[in-house]
Amino acid sequence: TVLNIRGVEIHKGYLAPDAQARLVEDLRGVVRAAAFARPVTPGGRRMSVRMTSAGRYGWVTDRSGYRYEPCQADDSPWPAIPQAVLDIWADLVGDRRGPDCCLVNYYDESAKMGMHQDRDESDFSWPVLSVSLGASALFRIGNTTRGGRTESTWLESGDVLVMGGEARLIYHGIDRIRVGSSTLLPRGGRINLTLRVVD
Ligand code: MD3
Ligand code: FE
Repeated sequence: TVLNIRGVEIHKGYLAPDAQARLVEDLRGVVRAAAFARPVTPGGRRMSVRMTSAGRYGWVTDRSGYRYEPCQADDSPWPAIPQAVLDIWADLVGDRRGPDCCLVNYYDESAKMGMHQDRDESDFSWPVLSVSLGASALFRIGNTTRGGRTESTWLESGDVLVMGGEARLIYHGIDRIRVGSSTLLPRGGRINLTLRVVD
């Protein structure tokens, strides 16, 4: 089943439980090669979400700003995006090209992400794809300008979102995680993968 909220396509239960478990195993390899960190925003505040990346570029933030980097802080390349993740992109976005970056976000029970737009990429005609794993998250969908009315929905483990067209520049955020809503991750919490074309 697919929900459409303000142009955001939500493929409920796209990944079966066994596929979710295999993906978590793949992500162990990613995190071994590129550890999670809590980055600092340009305003100097430490984010509550832990982040790392896979692919040609990683998305990073520090006092100098938000940007994509071809290497990690120690100059090593980011690990490859797992094939199972690329397969989801090919199925829902197509095979004209693959994503350049797979941002891996980890939410513990107190992490959240404020309302923002994804606009560090050079071509907004490519959609953004997101995969939710583990605990459920309250996802807030706004407008293409800051403020105004919002709609919220729970994202559950195995849900996949595609944000293309008008929805590509919508403000969005994660208000909170529902503690204990999943046993997929050994330490609890939630992982979100965000796939983007960068340049
Ligand atoms: C709607 N991550 O990393 S994914 C992000 O759950 C980010 O970790 C959230 O927002 C998370 O930038 C939300 C869903 C998502 C991603 C990109 C979007 C929704 C979007 C871009 C436009 C509109
Ligand atoms: Fe975002």
